[in-house]
Amino acid sequence: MSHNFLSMDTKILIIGACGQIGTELTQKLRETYGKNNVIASDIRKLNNDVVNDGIFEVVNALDYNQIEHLIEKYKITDVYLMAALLSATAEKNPAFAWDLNMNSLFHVLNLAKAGKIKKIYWPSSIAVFGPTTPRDNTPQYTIMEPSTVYGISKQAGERWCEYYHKQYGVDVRSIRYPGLISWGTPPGGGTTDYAVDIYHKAITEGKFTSFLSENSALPMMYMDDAIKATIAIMQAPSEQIKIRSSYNLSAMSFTPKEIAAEIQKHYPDFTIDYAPDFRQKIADSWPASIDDSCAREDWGWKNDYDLNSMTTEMFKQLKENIYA
Ligand code: AKB
Repeated sequence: MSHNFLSMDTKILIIGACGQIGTELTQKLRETYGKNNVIASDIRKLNNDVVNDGIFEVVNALDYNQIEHLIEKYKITDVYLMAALLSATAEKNPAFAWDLNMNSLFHVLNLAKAGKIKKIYWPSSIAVFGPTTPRDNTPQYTIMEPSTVYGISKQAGERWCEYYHKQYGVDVRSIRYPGLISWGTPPGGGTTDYAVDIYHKAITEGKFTSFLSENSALPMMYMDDAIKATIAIMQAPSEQIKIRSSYNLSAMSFTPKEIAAEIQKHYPDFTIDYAPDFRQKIADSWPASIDDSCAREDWGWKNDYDLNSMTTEMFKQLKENIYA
């Protein structure tokens, strides 16, 4: 039975609420469902709005009993599992990345299988693709041979999500996020993070050294669009979610050279140089652009931001809120 998104019994637990996505997702879910219906949790208790502006609990995503306890305490129906090690960090600690990324997922899948929660959101990534995948306009269904620890964990996770849906009827929903760009919370440990840092450096230093080479194209998205998509896929009637591994999702695609040119429209003296490091190899294994027609057809996905409008919005928000 599909779970009505406006039903009065929706109680949400966000695991990993203090991360780049979790922070903004928590705020939007609190606005949408009411503060008392959203429980934010993370392994760290920071002094920020996620912690201070609503219900917050410290939880280790690897501790099944802790998660189960919170689910029972707050009568949770929907879990958003946002805790993960991203691509660059995962390469430095493969065993822990595999442990965290896989076992946290098994915990929530098993809690749903046991009937303790109704719905799961779990993020996947363009990292599920690899060097043998067609790079341009990468289709939903194609060759997937990821070459990073992070990508391997996300691809395995997708297979398990589909398996739990088919075998046990678990209502799990997922999106393959591209690189996400936001002004509020810094990203941590990703290969696409340069595209956030570059905006800060344009304001503070007028120059930027990119760890990816000038023509390294990657799929990207403004955070507002990613949050909109995340809530939309969770609110869609169950029968519209035809893909239970994870949906391709796209908004824009650009190279370091192209984002620098866009920034120069606002800061004409801005300069960029290039010093590719180990993350270049990761970027080279990922798609340059994504075909997301399934998400558009199945549950009505549509992005609001492109490179031009995102750049204008990033500078507006950074200048008003961070560098005022
Ligand atoms: C990363 O760069 O690791 C992430 C991702 C694309 O999943 N931003």
